[in-house]
Amino acid sequence: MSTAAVAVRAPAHETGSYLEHGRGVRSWLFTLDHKRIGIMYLVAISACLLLGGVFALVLRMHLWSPQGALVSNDAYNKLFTLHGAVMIFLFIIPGIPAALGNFVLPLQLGAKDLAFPRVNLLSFWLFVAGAIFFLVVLVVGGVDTGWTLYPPYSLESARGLGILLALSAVVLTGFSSILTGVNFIATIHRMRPPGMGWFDMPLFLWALYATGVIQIISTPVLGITAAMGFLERIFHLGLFMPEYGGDPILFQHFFWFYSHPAVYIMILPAMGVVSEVVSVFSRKPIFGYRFIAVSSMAIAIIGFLVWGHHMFVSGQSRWASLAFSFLTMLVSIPSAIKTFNWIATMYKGAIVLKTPMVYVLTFFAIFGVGGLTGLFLGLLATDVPLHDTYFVVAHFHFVMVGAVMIAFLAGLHYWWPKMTGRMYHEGVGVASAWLVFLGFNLTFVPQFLAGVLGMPRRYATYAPQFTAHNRLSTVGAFVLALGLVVALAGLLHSLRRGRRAPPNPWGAASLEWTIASPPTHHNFDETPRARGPYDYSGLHEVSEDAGWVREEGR
Ligand code: HEM
Ligand SMILES: [Cu+2]
Repeated sequence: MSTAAVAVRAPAHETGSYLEHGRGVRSWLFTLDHKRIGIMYLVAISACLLLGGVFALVLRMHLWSPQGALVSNDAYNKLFTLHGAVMIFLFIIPGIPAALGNFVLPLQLGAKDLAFPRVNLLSFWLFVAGAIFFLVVLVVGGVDTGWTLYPPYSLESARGLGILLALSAVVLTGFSSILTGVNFIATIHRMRPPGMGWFDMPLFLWALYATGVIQIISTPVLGITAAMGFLERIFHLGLFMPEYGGDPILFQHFFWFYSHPAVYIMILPAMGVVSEVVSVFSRKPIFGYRFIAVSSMAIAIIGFLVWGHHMFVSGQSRWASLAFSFLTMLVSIPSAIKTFNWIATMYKGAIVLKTPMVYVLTFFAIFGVGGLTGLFLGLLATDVPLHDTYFVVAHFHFVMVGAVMIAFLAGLHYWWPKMTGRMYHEGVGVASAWLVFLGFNLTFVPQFLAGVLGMPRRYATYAPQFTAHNRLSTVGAFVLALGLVVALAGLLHSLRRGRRAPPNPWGAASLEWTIASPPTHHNFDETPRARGPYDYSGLHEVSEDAGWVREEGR
């Protein structure tokens, strides 16, 4: 593309960008444009992150002193339940796929939209309905069961409307997630442009594809389990409650048959973001493309065989535990393969330390620790003493907050110029990445230590010898929150004051960077011909304002 061609397309943000295509609230709420739906998801999940974050800060303030500093024990239990439920069902599961994926997936395919735009809108509104249900739970008095909603405790007749609403919210958000998965899979199958075979796709698309497979296979199990719980609570069918002849362990099997694969619904899209960013900001084609692509699918499949590692102490047979422990070790192999390939991509690359890359470097540090501590929990011998301690809490926050949320922030900064047409302030972005990294480690490293020393999870009070661990953790939580506020402020500020973004500010090679920032309503004037998503040959930077262009004829 010549510089002249860029100049002709650039004014799109003055005339025909998708942001100006249709005005008024209705043109957003009922839009079928994947880009607008992506933005609405982004706003919605960010609000949920904020809500869950406020719950977290209250929890951490309460744990300032051993006997609890702030709320009643009962309120504490309700707060950690809603914190977990909101963060998992409303932020971390939909986060990358529904917000960033919705926006980026059709663009990376050179397509006009997803295969089923109406289903996409339906999935958004199901999500909103689920979120509203969770809010109503709060209003009607809350639930105190933990996000895992284990019976028999959760389905006792003493428990009121809250649990029924929470189970319904799980069904609603579950269906939202399934529909997103169906849509992504259909789109990737049907709408790849000429010249893009399966192994020519950007790795973010492979990640979303593998995620879609898990969403479709596992989430119905969660939905049906929640529905069964609902019916059990009202009609006493004898499914999960011993007093009616049911089996609470059955609930745990169903729950983890979804919820272990669900951790891959969270991490695979995050890995997809990392693959894009690490290649672009190392200015090198991704190393071991096929291995990364295929390992996403391997994770999606093996991830279904390990759920029993959550139940080593629930009374499942010793043979089952042994098998699950062995299979758990297998699932770490594809993640390790990816990590080696990312590092090899950076090796001898010309690394550019822009905000997305700084976030990704912190991802490597944190995901490494998060994944490796998973091995201690997956091994039968070491999990038994560590189970239900703060070690588990630290482990899953390392992978979910430290890895997935940080990858989300990396992706958000990376695609922000494409979404908004504005460049965020690089200094503020980098500062936010460091604050998040420092705050995160200060919050969760002490929890590993407290866990190894035996501090149990899910209690409103603790033994005095854990005071120092908890205080460090509380201070860390505020640093982490500050980092997020700085990131948010930097991004919002750019909407008004940021420099206009060129079509390709990073010198990336995938198709979304060949069109204007922000794109027009139709995305592409004509179906583009795909070339390698990591083929940087011929790309050179004209200037900061004009970004990168590809030389004619390359
Ligand atoms: C890759 C992303 C990962 C995510 C998002 C993740 C998430 C989680 C979550 C949410 C829990 C706690 C659930 C609860 O009880 O409330 C957990 C526990 C656990 N994780 Fe992970 N995990 C990841 C990776 C791994 C890996 C790689 C392994 C092992 C190789 C692993 C092994 C375990 C085990 C065994 C437990 C249960 C510990 C116990 O309750 O005693 N995890 N993880
Ligand atoms: Cu698991």
